[in-house]
Amino acid sequence: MPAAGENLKINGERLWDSLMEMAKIGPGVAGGNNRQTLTDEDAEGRKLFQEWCEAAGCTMGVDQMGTMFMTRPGTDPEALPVYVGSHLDTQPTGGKYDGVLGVLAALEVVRTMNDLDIKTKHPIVVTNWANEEGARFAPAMLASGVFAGVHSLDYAYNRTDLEGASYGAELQRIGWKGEEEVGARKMHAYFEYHIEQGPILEAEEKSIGVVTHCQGLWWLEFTLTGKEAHTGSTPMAMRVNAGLAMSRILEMVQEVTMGEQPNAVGGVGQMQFSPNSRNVLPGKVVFTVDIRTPDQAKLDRMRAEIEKRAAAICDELGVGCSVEAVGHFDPVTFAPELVEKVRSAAETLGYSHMDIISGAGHDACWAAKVAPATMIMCPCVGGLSHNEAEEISPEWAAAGADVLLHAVVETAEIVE
Ligand code: HGY
Ligand code: MN
Ligand code: MN
Repeated sequence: MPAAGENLKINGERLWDSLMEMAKIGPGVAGGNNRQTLTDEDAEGRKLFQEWCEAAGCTMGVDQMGTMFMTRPGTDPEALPVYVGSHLDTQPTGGKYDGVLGVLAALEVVRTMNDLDIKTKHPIVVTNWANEEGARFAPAMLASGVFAGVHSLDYAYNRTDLEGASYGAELQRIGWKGEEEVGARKMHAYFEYHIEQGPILEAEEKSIGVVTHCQGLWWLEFTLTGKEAHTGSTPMAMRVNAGLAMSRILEMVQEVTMGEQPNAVGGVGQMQFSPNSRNVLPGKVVFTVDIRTPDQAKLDRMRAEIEKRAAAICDELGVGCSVEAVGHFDPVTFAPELVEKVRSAAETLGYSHMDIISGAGHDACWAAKVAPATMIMCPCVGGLSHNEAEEISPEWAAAGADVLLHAVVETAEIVE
C-alpha cells in the first residue's frame, strides 16, 4: 500500500456518479439544482447522503442546527477528528457542484481509505453543514456560524424566509433537528474542497487552487420607506419615491466599489417592492447590498461610505432609510501548515496549482475561528456559479479530491 504522499488516488468515476446521483434530487429547471435548505428536497438529499455514509461504515451525529457529522473511526478514540466537508443545500437556481462537490469528495476520501484499508490515528468526520447558502434564511453559513459561536441558536432558529417560515420550525418539520449541542465538537483540523466559483484557475490553466485566504463580506439589508401612491395621477413633485432612492443607491454602490479597485466587489442580488403592484409607487423597498474584499480596512471603509451616502440619497428624496447588517465576516487567513499540506500534495501528485483567495464565503471561514482550517479549489467552466449552467469536468473534480485525500490522510496520521 502506498504510504501517505505517494500516489494515493480516489476513484474519480465513483465520485462523478455520486455527484450525478445527488443532482437528481431537487432538480432545477435548466439542468442545475434547486435544493434549498430545509425543504423536502434537502431532506431527501440528506437521506441519500446518510445512506451512502453508513454504507461506508460511518456513524451519524446531527446537531441542533441540523448539521450532519459522519464519523469514520480512528485508532485513537481520544484523538480529535479531522473534519472534511461542505454543504448540500443549493441556491434556488444553483449548480450541481457548489458545496456538493466538497461533501461527496469527502465521502469519496472515506470510500478510498476503506478500499485501501488505510487506518489513521485521528477519526475522519465527513460534514454536511446546514444552510451554507443563506438564500432562504440569511445569513449565509448560518449553521457553521452557530458552531463557531458567532450566532446564537435562538437567533438562527428565528431567521425567517420570504414566506415567514422560521429556520427552527422548518428544521423540525423536515425531521432533521438533532440533539447534539452546536459547537460541542472539537476539531483537530478542517478541510473544505470547493469549486472556485470564479474564472481564475481556468484562465490560468491550473487544476488546483491552494486557498490561502477568503475575502471578508458585509450583507447590508436596506429598508426604504416611501409613500404608496398612484403611478399615474401623482405629480412627480409630490412623490416620495423609494424605488428611485433604491436605484440611486445601487448606482452609488457600483461607484464606491469601482473606486476601491482592485480586489473589491459590490452589488445587490435580492430586492422586494411592496405592494409590488405595477401602478402603485412602492411604500417599502427592501434589498441587500453584498460587498466583499480581502482587505479589512477597505471592507469597513466601503460599508461606512455606502451607509453615509445612502442616508444622504434618501434625505434628498424624503425617503425613510434603515439598514441592518444581516451577514458579516472579516477576511480570513487559513492555517499556513494546512495550506502547505495542500500545496505539497498537489506537487506530489503532479497537478498544476496556484495560490488563490476565495471570492465566495464558505463554512471553512467559520471553522477557521475554532480550528486550523483550509480549502482546496478546482476550476469551473467560465468561472460561472450560482447559475444552473455551473459546470466542471470529471478530471477537475477528481484532481482536487486526490489532493484532499492526501492532505486529509497526512493530517489524520496513517497507522501502519
Ligand atoms: O455567499 C457566498 O459567498 C456563499 O455562496 N454562501
Ligand atoms: Mn458553496
Ligand atoms: Mn453558493
